[in-house]
Parts: sequence; C-alpha cells; structure tokens
Amino acid sequence: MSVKPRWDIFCRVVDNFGDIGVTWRLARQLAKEHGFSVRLRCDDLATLAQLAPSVVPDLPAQSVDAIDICLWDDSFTAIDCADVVLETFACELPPDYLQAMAKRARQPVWINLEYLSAENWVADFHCGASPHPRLPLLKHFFFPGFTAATGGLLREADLFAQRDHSQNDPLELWAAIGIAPPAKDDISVALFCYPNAALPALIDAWANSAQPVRCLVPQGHSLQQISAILDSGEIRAGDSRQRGNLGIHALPFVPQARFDHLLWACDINFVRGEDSFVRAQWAARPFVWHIYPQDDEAHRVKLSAFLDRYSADLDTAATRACRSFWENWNHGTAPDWSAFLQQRKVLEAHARRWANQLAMQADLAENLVGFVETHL
Ligand code: TRH
Repeated sequence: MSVKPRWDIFCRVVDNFGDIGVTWRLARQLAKEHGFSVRLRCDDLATLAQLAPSVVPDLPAQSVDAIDICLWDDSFTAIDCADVVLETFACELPPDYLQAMAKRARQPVWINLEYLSAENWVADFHCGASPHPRLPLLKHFFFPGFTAATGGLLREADLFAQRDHSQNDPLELWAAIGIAPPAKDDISVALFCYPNAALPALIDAWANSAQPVRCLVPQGHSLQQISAILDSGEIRAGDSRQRGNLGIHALPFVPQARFDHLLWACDINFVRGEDSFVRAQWAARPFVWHIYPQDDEAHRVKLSAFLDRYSADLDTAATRACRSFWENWNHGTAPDWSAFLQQRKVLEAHARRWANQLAMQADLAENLVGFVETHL
C-alpha cells in the first residue's frame, strides 16, 4: 500500500489510568514519530483529560496533538473504518464497526494490544491470530514484553536524550516539576501505589530513617491513605507534612509528560500498574513496583517473572534486598527500607544498565508498525 494507512484505536477505561495511559502514549507516538493519521475512540475523556490537559472532557470530537479523539459511547456509529484497527486490552469493538470492517474490499489489519507481562509464555502467544466466529476477519494478538520475541515496550525515540539532558541539570528539572530541589542529604522518593497495607510501616521506617526522606505524592489513593495514616487532616496538593525525618509533599495529579520528569528527578520511584512501571524503568533509577492485584493471585506469578528477569545479572545482596522489599510491598507486610537503601548505589547502576539493555530492542510502536507493514 503506497498511501499511509489510517489507524483507528479503541480504548475502554476499565479503572484508573493505565488503559488510557498506554493507549494515549501509543497514539501520540504513531502520529508524531511515524506520521500516521490516528483516530482514538475512548469511552472516558475525563480520565484522558487528566493525563492530557488539552483534552476537553465534554467535547465528543476534537483534535489534540494531531490525534482525532472521539468519545466512544452508545451513540457511536461506525461510518467508515480505518486500514489498521487496534483494540486495546480486549475492549471489544462495537458490532456495527465490525460489520463495517468486514464490508471493506481489503480486510483491515485488526490487532488486540494485550497487557504487559514478563512471563515466558508471552513470546509463544505474541502475534497469534484468531478468526472472527462469523465475519471474514482475523484478529491478531500483540503482546508487549521484555525480549525481542515479544512486542517490546513503549519508548519514544527521543526519550533517553530528554531524560539525560534533564538528569544532568537537576535544578532545572525540579523547577520544571514546580518544587524546590532537595536538601543535600535528602532522598527524594515519588510515591504512586494502590491502597497498600504495608504503607504505614514504610511511613514509620521513613520517619525513623537516619537519612531524611522527601516523599512526593501526586493526588490520588496514595495521598488519601497517607492522610489517614498521619491522621493530621486531609492533605491536598501543595500541602506538606513532617513526621520525624520524613517530609511529605503533596502534588497535583500531573500531566503525563510531567510525570516522567518526576520519575527522572527522584532517587527512588514507587510505581504501579503498567505504564508508570515502564516509565520508572526508563527513568534509570531504582524503583519499586506495586503490581495491579488480581483476584486469582495471578499477579504474584507476574511479579516473580519480572523480578527473575530484572535481577538476572544483579549481585546476590542487591537481589535479596530488592526482591524482599518488592515482595513485602506487594503482600502488604513491612518492607526493609534500610536494607534497600544500603543497596541504593548498586541498584542505581543496575537500573541504568537495565534501561540501556532494554532500549537495544525495538520499541512497541516500531514493532507494531513493522507488523502492520507485513500484514497490509
Ligand atoms: O493507574 P494504573 O493503576 O492503571 C492500570 C489500570 O488499573 C488497569 O486497569 C490495569 O490493568 C493496569 O493498570 C495494569 O497504573 P499505570 O498503568 O501506571 O497508569 C498510570 C498512568 O497515569 C500513567 O500513564 C502515568 C499517569 N500519571 C500521570 O500522568 N500523572 C500523575 O500524577 C500520576 C500519578 C500518574
């Protein structure tokens, strides 16, 4: 096909920010770096607007960052469909849109973007296909992942250059985030997690830590939980609280691009879900992952699979400190802050190595584009 294919991307916000966080990032990269015309159909523009403040939540059709954004609600009608149809996280396309796809002279490339996992089986299922039960359509399953046999990870072409530029000028970086730089010996920590039974113990550990901890918390669940733990009234964006050697600083929920800056600036990042988990890896700083908890406990296997990969060439003491901290954090039991902190320098060097090593593989958008080119 000589004309550039058009993309339709569908996203349903199941909960929180990850579904649209990943989708928005991908849509922007496909438009900006690969020059595609992209339409994004999303059922929750209010959540998207928190990540991308230029989006107007109650405007059903708008264009932002060269993406045509359309509210995907019950009134959605499929007028035409694009050459590439990407549904994210099995969000199920509307029946009349599927009909429109089936009526096209040339079948669109239909892809479901799956959730990220470091488990080995991902490579076996990546790019698998399944025919629609009734219509002449074939759906492909695209799995992000950590090896070249998977779809890779979302990473913009200029990300590392921007990160390095910012990390080389911390004063400017803190100014961009809008808060004062830390005092000389402070450890700056960003905190973004699900409600976590281990948080009271961690707050205590930070408060009693020999080295002062400056904890930056964007508005949301984590801040609410901290307000309850400190029992000193509701903490709002802009507020600070002090307990022992711990300073808590509440931030507003920052736009997605600014969230990267926060991760680049902090010494240790607590992240969760999928998108912030990947961004913490690109930040090349030690991090702690609160994985999205699943009812059937499947997240424990996923957590362990990632830790196995992440620590494969990390020394024994650092592996022990990191693994035990992450496991306690995820299982709601007191994590050992001082053991983790003792390994900080080793973990810092490792985080940079890990990011560089992952970045040797093609990124997710690049892999998707390659896949589409061979299937159009
Ligand atoms: O918000 P998450 O928990 O999202 C998800 C969903 O729960 C989803 O259903 C689940 O399947 C998935 O996790 C695994 O965590 P995540 O993925 O890290 O997404 C958060 C997004 O919010 C990410 O794009 C970063 C962004 N963000 C900001 O832009 N500003 C902020 O201030 C903060 C705290 C986050």
